[in-house]
Amino acid sequence: MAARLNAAALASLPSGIARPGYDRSRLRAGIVHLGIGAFHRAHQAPVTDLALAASGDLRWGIVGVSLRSPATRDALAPQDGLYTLSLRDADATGAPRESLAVVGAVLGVLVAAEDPGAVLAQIAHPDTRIVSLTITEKGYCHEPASGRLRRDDPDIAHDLAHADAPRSAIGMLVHGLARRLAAGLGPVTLLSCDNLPSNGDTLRGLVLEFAQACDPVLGGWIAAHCTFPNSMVDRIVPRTDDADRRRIAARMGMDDAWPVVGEPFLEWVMEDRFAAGRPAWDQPGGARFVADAAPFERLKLRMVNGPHSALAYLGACAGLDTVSQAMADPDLRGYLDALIGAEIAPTLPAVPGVDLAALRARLLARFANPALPHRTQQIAMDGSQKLPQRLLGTVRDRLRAGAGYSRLALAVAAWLHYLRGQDERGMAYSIQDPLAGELQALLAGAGQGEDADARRARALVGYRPVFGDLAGHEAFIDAVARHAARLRRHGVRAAAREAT
Ligand code: CS2
Repeated sequence: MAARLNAAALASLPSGIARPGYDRSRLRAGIVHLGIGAFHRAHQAPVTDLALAASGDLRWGIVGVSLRSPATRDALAPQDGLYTLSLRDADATGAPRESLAVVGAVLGVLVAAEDPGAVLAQIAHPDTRIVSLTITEKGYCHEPASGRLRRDDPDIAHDLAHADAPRSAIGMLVHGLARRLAAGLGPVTLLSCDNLPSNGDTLRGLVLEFAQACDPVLGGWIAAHCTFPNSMVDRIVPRTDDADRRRIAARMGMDDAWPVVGEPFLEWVMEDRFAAGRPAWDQPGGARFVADAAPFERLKLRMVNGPHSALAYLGACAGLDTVSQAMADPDLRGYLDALIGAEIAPTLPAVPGVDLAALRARLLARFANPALPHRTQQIAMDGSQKLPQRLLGTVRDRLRAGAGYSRLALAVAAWLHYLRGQDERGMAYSIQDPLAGELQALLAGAGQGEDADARRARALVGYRPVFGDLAGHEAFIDAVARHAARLRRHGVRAAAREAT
């Protein structure tokens, strides 16, 4: 059996594999990170490693929190928190290239479902200065169209009544901050790194609404002293699989049970509003601080995530497993390029230093990356939480400008088509979405078959928690219905060709 990656094994890593450039034995915990999935471990954690090495300020080690599953803790504990980051792309001939680096910033992982008290204690630790989050869109327990806290969410309702054993991220934050206030400790920065519009402002609204409901004094303290910078995060990080683990172990000469695999590209833009200091994240290859991150977020959600979701629904319906396979289909690629160029890019005001044409070309190359199999089904999940900020804001802007939106309507119709739960080859899949039950009930009421497209489009777009005021827009509903009919009758490729 091969040796396991851990602190003692670092010295015997083959050359060419990067490792933490600082004295890890002196690293202290300053950050609590809720949602220690692959994305955080491929994005903020390696940038924290850069900061630790460059600045020598070792107050910024990360204590990760898994909200439910013990898998990350169980894999990383025997590895002293160490894991490998693999960055993959292809050279000019299409041959895969891979660089490996061991990341050291994660000191340990707590599992909230097993011991919520340990998470509260960590948030309320005197050394904690930042609590950051990558809990995915649905982790915010808000209504996607309005951004309001869902008081009827079972976890939120539970957490309002159980200060010692919260289940939701919002509950954990507020009850953890209550302990800080009670202990006379200082405020912290709450840093959302999820793909939500104005993610910091959104988090602030949810935290304050919850805190006010618990204790207005606490709400007032958080509002006055804690900060919630907005941030834009970008790196494609598919789920790691066994083939990745085997390939990485072969190069390392040791086993890593929990590596992460991503693309070389990385962007992290955030507002420099930190209540109790921050790591020197602004290193070459790391983050950038700006006064206002909102334009960067909007650009990223619309130009990267909008097309990503559109391609994922069309690709999954066509039975294509990965984004790069979907990009290799000329009809889908042509549609995607037209969607971005003709309908998305024109809604975006100029952002200093951003060249939209270059961004569009780079984006198509990132999606086509053949060395990074990214499952269309992975991106397709949680559509109800993703569509509003990825596609529907763009639709609203196009409607307001009196401009065309047919390609955007095809993307929405592709989601509707996807919600049938079966691809064009007749292969069934399950719909992963916190609102799957509601959506399926709505669509079941509209019926199936030749004449059902208009009813299905009306039922879906009429669903206000996702579509908000678009629910009453007849011309938009008609456009979605027409594309839905074309998808059903002629298939994904013909519908994409027609919309190019
Ligand atoms: C993807 C994103 O899974 C998804 O929904 O669209 O995770 C995407 O890969 C990242 O936001 C890219 O930065």
